[in-house]
Amino acid sequence: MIKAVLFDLDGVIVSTDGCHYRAWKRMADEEGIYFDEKINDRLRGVSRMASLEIVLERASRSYTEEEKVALAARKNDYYRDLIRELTPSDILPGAMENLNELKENGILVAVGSSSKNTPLILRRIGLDAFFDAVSDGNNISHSKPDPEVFLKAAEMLGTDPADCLVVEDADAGIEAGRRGGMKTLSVKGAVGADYFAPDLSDYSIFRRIIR
Ligand code: B16
Ligand code: MG
Repeated sequence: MIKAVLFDLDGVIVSTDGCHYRAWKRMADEEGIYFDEKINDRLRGVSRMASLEIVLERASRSYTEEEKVALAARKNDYYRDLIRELTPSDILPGAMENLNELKENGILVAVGSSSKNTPLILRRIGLDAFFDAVSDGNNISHSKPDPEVFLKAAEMLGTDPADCLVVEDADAGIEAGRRGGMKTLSVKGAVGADYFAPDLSDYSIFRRIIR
């Protein structure tokens, strides 16, 4: 029986995926590295440094560890400039209605995000005090598809992983949920899930899964 829903942040509750794209693209262009939306799709749910390695696959020279740290920091500066502009109006359609309905029905809600910028994003969209637990890039050592971020969220909630539903827009995130022994709901075409929805604008989606 589902007792908790663990939400990915970027691409599920708020469209920061576009900001990640613009920040990586700016950094890649400055470095003369080819980067496009298709490559960006491979970065969903993947940690910052692992994302950088994917971006550098197209680089014409190799980078030292020190240079890599500087590149990731530069991208993060560009990204933070963009997310500082977020407001509650950037919460994706249907997300708030579904979150409120889950809470009203006594279902616990948590964030499970690979992003170290989760606290800033939640503050900007006015949800910093909303969730029953927040597990993010700051409290994990292995990013998705490792299940750690979701297992930590379940632990914070005191809920058995088998009673959790993970909502994800990334293939890596769906795999993480499955490896954690949780049920999974895919949005935006992430593959391998138990349930599928185009996005959260369908107000009855959780009612159909959680009976
Ligand atoms: P940061 P999620 C992930 O967040 C993003 O999808 C991924 O593109 C990003 O590289 C990762 O967070 C790390 O983000 O650089 O802010 O720490 O989808 O797991 O909420
Ligand atoms: Mg995501």
